[in-house]
Amino acid sequence: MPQKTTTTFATAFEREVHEGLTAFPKYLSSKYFYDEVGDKLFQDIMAMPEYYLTDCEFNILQTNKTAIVDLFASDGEPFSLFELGAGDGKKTKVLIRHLVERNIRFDYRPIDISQNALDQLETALHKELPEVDINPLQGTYFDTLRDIGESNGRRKVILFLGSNIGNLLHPQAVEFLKNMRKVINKNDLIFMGFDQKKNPQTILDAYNDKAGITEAFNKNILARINKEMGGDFNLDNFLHWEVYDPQTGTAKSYLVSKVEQVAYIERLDLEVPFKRWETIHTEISQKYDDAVVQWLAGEAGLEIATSFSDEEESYKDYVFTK
Ligand code: AVJ
Repeated sequence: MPQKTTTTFATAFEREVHEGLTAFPKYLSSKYFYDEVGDKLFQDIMAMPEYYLTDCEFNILQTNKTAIVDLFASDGEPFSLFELGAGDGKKTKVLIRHLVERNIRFDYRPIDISQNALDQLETALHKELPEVDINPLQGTYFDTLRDIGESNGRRKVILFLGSNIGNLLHPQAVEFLKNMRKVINKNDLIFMGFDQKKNPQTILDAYNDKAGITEAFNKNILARINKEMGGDFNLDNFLHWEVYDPQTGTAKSYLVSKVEQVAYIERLDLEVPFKRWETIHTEISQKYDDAVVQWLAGEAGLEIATSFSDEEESYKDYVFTK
């Protein structure tokens, strides 16, 4: 009789779904929100009035583009502009356009987990700013940091916008910043967005819109399991739930099972039982203040060179050096 051996997984997504849905309490990683449908839903989120982060950072970049580009091009030599989690590049284009206007030599290397997002970005840039030398790279932040480290001898500027770092718990964020530190040299820069602590209601509203776009985004992870792994999750049996702790600055998203139910995932040959009101934790969106950013940078061996913010200080972009 053949023994049942340890299950092998075709993809990291399959492995992590198995791990998270057999754990207690259950969890899934927000990095799997982003397929073609998820990318579109996230664009819809960025366009909603409640989701202040995008407009806020867009305005910070627009208002400070001269000073920011001066920092990027500080030694007048050509540099490589890397961007982790580039998405649709809407905010980055503000800086890219300004670099082009000032005839500054650079190449743009957007990195994203979504090939779909990269293809759209490349097509859009070729059309809008054909003079830009663009080299997209698909992968997770962790794989691609290695590629950044091994890249050509140009000075490096690494963009990490949108408060994407907020998806990481502090220990992971420190680890991530340490890895970024490893791939940069003395004159290189890291330019990073951190959403700031603010009125808790503003934060809750940003992650719990009435139109249900964030709900659909959160549930897209189950939709992906259904599509890609032969799952039979009934999305209507789950509730999107958001909490924000103003003390720690952590916003957390959950999917809550409204009924007792068993889902089955064919590709994993896995039954997933839910008690009524049982949760799947799907995302954290951490909010920061100067003291916490200072602490994270210090733990990672980075220095804060400067920062840019809106008047309300509801969002900040920090410049880190080694
Ligand atoms: C893309 C990770 C910055 O956490 O604010 C938006 C994703 N989740 N609405 C965030 C998100 C729910 C977003 N980040």
